[in-house]
Amino acid sequence: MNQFIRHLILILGLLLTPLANSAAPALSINGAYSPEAPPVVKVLAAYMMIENKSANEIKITAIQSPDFDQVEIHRIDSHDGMMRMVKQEHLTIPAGKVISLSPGELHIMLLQPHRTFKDGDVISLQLTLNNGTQQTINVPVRKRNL
Ligand SMILES: [Cu+2]
Repeated sequence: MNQFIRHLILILGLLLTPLANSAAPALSINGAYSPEAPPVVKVLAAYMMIENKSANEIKITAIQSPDFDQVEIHRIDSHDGMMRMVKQEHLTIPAGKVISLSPGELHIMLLQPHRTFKDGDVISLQLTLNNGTQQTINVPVRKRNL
């Protein structure tokens, strides 16, 4: 292969790399689920592992869902033996790290559902990130383990 062609391929490769990266979702979601609740319950929760595979810190600054009036990020705070939920303005996922949202800790709170969700249903969440992009994730509803 002559030198010119080799350079051309190298330059094309460099030009295409950023495009390929921007198309991939910034956050990788694993083990997402929302425990099924009786229809009278107007607050559901979502749990998952969120991995930031990028080289930059990512903040989730807002979450919306077409199926709920409001979606909030909560942390459970225990103070003097009392447990309470504290709304978080954003959720920070450091570069290359995994954040675990699990019962009794960080969670996504889903307020005022527009319908009843049963085992096997899927809740769609739109995450707004601090870099201005949006990412849609799917959270399967699962029977509550008693
Ligand atoms: Cu909560």
